[in-house]
Amino acid sequence: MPFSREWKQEMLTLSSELVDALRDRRPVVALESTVIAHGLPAPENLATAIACEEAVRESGSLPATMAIIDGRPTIGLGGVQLQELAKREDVAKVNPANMSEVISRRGWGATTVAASLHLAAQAGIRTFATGGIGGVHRGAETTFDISADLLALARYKVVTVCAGAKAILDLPRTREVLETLGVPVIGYGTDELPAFYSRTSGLPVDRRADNPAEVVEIARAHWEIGLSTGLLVVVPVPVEDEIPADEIAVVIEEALVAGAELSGKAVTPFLLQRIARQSAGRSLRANISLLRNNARVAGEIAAAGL
Ligand code: PSU
Ligand code: MN
Repeated sequence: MPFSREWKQEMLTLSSELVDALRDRRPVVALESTVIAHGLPAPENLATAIACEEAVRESGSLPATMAIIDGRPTIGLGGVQLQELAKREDVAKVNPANMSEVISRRGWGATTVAASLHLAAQAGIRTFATGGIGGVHRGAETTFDISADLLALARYKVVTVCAGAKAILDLPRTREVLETLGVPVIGYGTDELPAFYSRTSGLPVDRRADNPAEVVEIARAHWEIGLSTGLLVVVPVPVEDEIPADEIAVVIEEALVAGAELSGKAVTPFLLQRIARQSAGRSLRANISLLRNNARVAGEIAAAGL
């Protein structure tokens, strides 16, 4: 049985601006917070979170950044909450497997793509923006490290806008799993799956869309036929901030060797930090640029009537 309306009101905290927008069916874009607490260094993390919210507003939609605040899943963080999230040291990285743990001990948590998709679906938000989704890690054939993001993409009727899967992953296998799970991959102005820092990967998309209205049309067709998965819209990093694949590959290889001993949740944040340092901030610039760009595109898709 789905959770009751009463339960949701008690468990989920929605900003009043968000409650009004959802009631009036105005466009809303959900934003994750792992990238704020664990993905980017301070002070760029807070600045980027604010820039993403602004990009969504400029596109005509309402941003709803989410996190677990003192054990309460909160959607539509206020400015002070965002600031605290960006500087606290005790923010857990939350996915569906540990969300109840953080809630029950009244802790703070930053939501991954998987956790954010769950909360967005609970609140009735259909558009979500992130940087890069998690996926199949390199060496997954022995470690079994496959991000919960992939299952969540299949489970919730939400359109996720991203710049592809993170380049630290095994992209061909990530692409295969998306296919297996029945998640359509829509190239936004591209025929290829972007590779996060770089615009191309050589891997195909299911369909290309060149504007927000086309994305809305595809999502409608998908859901109207009774398919119940989410859809993935992949947007290449803006040209001026792209790092060519062969240049970033060397840095990624080095980071993978340095982090070879790590496992579980620690892997992704470690690799992202290491890559930022070794690329002299270039990867950080690309990451920030693509996050803002994805937020803008998601805002336009929501505003186009998704
Ligand atoms: N993309 C980024 N930075 C990040 C992440 C994605 O540019 O920090 C986060 C997302 O929240 C994603 C998570 O859901 O990393 C995936 O972690 P894992 O591989 O442990 O599932
Ligand atoms: Mn993992």
